[in-house]
Amino acid sequence: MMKKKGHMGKTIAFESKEDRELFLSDYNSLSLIEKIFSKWMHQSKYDTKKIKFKENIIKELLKKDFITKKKFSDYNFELEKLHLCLKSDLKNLDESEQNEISISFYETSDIIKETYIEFIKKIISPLFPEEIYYQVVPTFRFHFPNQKGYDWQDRYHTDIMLGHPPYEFNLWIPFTKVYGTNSMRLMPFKESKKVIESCNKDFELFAEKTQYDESFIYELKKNSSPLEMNYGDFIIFDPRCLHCTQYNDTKDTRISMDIRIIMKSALNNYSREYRTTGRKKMPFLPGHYFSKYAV
Ligand SMILES: O=C(O)CCC(=O)C(=O)O
Ligand SMILES: [Fe+2]
Repeated sequence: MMKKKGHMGKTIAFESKEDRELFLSDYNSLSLIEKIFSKWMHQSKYDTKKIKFKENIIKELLKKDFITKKKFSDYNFELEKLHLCLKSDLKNLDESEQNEISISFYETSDIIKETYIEFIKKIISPLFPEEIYYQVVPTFRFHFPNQKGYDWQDRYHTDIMLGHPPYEFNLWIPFTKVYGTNSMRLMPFKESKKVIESCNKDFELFAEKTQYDESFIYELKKNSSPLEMNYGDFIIFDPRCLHCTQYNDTKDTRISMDIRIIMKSALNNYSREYRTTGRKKMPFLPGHYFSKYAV
């Protein structure tokens, strides 16, 4: 059987017709990001002298024994050149389609966690009109040039089709310079909505088409572009925006963090229960997927 490659994970499933209707009422809600920022996305900067992700990522890479200080110093401690300094071949993707370094960062040091929480409290929370909950375990991505095991079409998706509540905000924070294929492609909100609409909001169909329908793939590419950003920049976007990782054929490693946050009041707007679609079936609620306390 042909391996189904349309999925980044398991697509949201509905218990009944009513459940899907309830989902759609959330999905069709007004964009919160447009309400707050008057735009479908918001890009800004923070002071990397105060919030030291880079230094702490390097410390963590040394502690986990992925690199040596001596070798990395040959490349001026430039994270973009990390793939040239790794001790062994940790760049390849395994069956879960991740590399060992990205996986190891799910369990990360207290110092990175502290930096993360400081970033949320000092930089992100003040942008919102009320307190927010944040994703407890941030996703770090180490995206190396020409990764072995990467053999699928760009997997456009919105996190909502993977079970996330439509009231979230997506945040994407690069720790290297990102451009071209080492970056994430993003489609504006309006265009994304149109594409999903053209599939009758059937995410299985959408996932299938992103892999096998050539003219559909062409349109997705035409209507999206790779984020061009530097360390110290971050972007917040509407969770309905389509986005994808690409096969990195640049000469640079990309390291980024992606997280989701939600405003306190939005939790009361869920029309149904939202859970992760993987094995854990974790509720998108404080004390589970989100932080226990709002900040
Ligand atoms: O960074 C990427 O390549 C993908 C990130 C993503 O899917 C997300 O931020 O939801
Ligand atoms: Fe995503």
